[in-house]
Amino acid sequence: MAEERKGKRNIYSHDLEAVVKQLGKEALIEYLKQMLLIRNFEIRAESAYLQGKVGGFFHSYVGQEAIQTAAVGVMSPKQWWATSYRCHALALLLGATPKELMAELYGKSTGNAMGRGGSMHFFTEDMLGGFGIVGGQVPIATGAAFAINYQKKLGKKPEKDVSVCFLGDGAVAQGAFHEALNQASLWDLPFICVIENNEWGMGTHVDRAISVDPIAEMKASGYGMKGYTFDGMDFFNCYAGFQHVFEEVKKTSRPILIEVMTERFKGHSVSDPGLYRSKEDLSKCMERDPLVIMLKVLSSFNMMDEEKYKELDKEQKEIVMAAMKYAEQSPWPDPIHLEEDVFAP
Ligand SMILES: Cc1ncc(C[n+]2csc(CCOP(=O)(O)OP(=O)(O)O)c2C)c(N)n1
Repeated sequence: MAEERKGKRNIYSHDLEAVVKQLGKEALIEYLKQMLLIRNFEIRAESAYLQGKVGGFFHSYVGQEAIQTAAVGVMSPKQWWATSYRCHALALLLGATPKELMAELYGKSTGNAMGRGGSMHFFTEDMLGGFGIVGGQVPIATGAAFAINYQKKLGKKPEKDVSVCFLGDGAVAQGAFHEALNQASLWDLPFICVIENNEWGMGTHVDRAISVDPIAEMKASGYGMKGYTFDGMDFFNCYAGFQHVFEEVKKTSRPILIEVMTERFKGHSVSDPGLYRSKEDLSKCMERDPLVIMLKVLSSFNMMDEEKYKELDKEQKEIVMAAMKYAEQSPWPDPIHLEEDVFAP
């Protein structure tokens, strides 16, 4: 990137001790378990894909676990949520079971979308979906934020406080992103827009795709909004940051744009060998594995040790193995239902 386009990033500053104290041992171990479930789900589902048991696309969330775990932890599942095709973690965090999600990947009738959606289209009652069109989820999540305000206008108590949307750095160049943020600001929508900057849009580096840096801090000002940057490898930084932003949006009903600096440890999708990255670059970024950071912090507060961590990891692995068995044994959908629930304009 040309030097004049590179800016200084102001990573949100948090008080680690205060976050640890606020959450306490029990809740923190619960968050660690959620992150371990995501990691195990992704690793084993990918291996099922490689064995030919899963079809279609498959985009892994490995490396990015701390972000959505912290966001859902702070705001509770009971908001509107939307994300891209990299959607397995969000569905797990919002209460979809590993069994229904694994069965969906296998294309079985017991799946989350009865085997018709696959990896990119998980959903829950509060999750508007995983979306395959880059940036497509941003106007939809903005619409959900509009609905919250509209309910208020009609004198009804809204069911949700905010609408939260995750997208990749590559999606920032999509026109829909610009239109949606303009509208969100114009109409004072309770909208939290989270750019998960893993530096790559397929094989294109962010420096070759997006003209500003840091993204949120610079783009937000263009819409008269506030922008923040979080460290996506550090659960505690994300937790404190999301907590701050959530309170601010509830108080002001103004949208906020966040950029979370993160890394994807895998290729763009399962079929991407990632040849555009050097092994050194990848192993350097893996030194900041969000799970290792979490383990280190919890150990330093005497809440965890390696043995207990391995035990928790094994527990989550077994949950995922049971989900694979369930998917394997589930029936295929009956072709007679093929055209049901399908919307094709
Ligand atoms: C509108 C549109 N253009 C192009 C594509 C093809 N495509 C799929 S993923 C992707 C890269 C997006 O990268 P980013 O937004 O950074 O998300 P990440 O995959 O890193 O999570 C592209 C170009 C698409 N699905 N939709």
